[in-house]
Amino acid sequence: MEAKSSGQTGPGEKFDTLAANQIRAAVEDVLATTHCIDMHTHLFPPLFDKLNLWGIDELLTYHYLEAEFFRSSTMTPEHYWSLSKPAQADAIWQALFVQNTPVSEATRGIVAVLSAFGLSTQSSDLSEARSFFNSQSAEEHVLRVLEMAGASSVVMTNDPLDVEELPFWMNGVQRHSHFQAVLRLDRLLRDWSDPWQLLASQGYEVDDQASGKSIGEIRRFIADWYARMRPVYMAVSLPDTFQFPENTLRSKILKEAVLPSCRELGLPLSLMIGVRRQVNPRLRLGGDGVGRADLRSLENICRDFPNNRFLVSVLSRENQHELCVYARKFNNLMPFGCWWFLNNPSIVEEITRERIEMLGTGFIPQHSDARVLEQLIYKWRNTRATLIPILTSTYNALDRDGRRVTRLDIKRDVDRLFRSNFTEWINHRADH
Ligand code: FIX
Ligand code: ZN
Repeated sequence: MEAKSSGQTGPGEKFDTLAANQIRAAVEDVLATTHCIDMHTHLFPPLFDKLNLWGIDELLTYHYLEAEFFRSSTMTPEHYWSLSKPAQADAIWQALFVQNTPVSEATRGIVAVLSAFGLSTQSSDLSEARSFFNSQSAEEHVLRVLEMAGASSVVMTNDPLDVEELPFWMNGVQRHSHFQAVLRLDRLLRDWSDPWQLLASQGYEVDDQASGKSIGEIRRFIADWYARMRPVYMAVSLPDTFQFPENTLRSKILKEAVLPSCRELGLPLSLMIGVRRQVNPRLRLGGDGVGRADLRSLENICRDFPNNRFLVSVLSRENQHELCVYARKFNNLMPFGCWWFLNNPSIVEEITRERIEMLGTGFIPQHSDARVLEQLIYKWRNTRATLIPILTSTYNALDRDGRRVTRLDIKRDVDRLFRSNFTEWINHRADH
């Protein structure tokens, strides 16, 4: 990654139009030199100790690769889970990288990471890679990887009801300047029979029916966690069956506690819709699937709560067009990312072209969803590579239509896509 794009105008950039055959090189250069903000990951900084995942064993045991492993190995999931992490990584390396050619998106990602660090991509075992990662210092490695990925900061996923994460926040963990927090509400908004006791154990006066003082207490819980984490937004992932409004405690808590708290605290709410959790529980984290959602729920939320801002990603390919249409109807909706099973070049290309055609540059094209630090390197490399032909053909079409393109136009657009659409959304103050 070269020097960070300053957003400043270079000599002549504003008025020097590009010839059609200069556009691609300018797009490549601007994409390569603009640092992104990765607005949804599952990464943690080194002070979060074991939650900070990095290195070859973590990379190889990513749940995307575990799911692929069971298609190319006769090992049962039960046997796999009984192995140590290095033994699991060895099994995946043998099955997907030695006995087969690593052509899938997730396997190519490992190859790209090894190659980025100058490590062999053809070894019969992992000894070289292990000794390389073992010799790195965690803090320096984080900064190096962020720089290699061209990311200026990453946004975490922080669950106040997660027993492993909770102690770090309760002990006032020091903030890392490159990691921003997000208040993740999945457990709170899941079947209320579980979370109400967790809230009660943290000292909030809630009951199993979310009645009486419960709503006020949930808001107090959110406010306390806001003070502790300083999140840049709140977030929840939702199933394909998600309906809003509906006669459930989740709908009540969303409407009466979460949305008012978001308004009061000035935070957007991220809705990630369409996951079918644990379609195959034997695969654990890799056992989640996808389903097409009824986006009328999103329509109802955006229309009924115009003073809330929403960041929205939908998991089903079939929901992408509707999401773009809703973004045209509701300017409190910001589509983001090509989530999870969509994060493959062919699908990213299709979705991103459609978004540009329907929304111009008014969307956030990608987040990495990285769980292991070095994944940032290949995921952002792939995002940039996919954007090159898309932006080039977009500007070429504009040029053919009669509007010459300058390098400054390209810089402004990429800055919007990679950074300011997000920063403005999280810092937004409505004009009254
Ligand atoms: O809910 C989420 O944030 C999902 O991204 C994850 O739960 C999922 O397991 C994942 O890692 C997808 O990339
Ligand atoms: Zn995620």
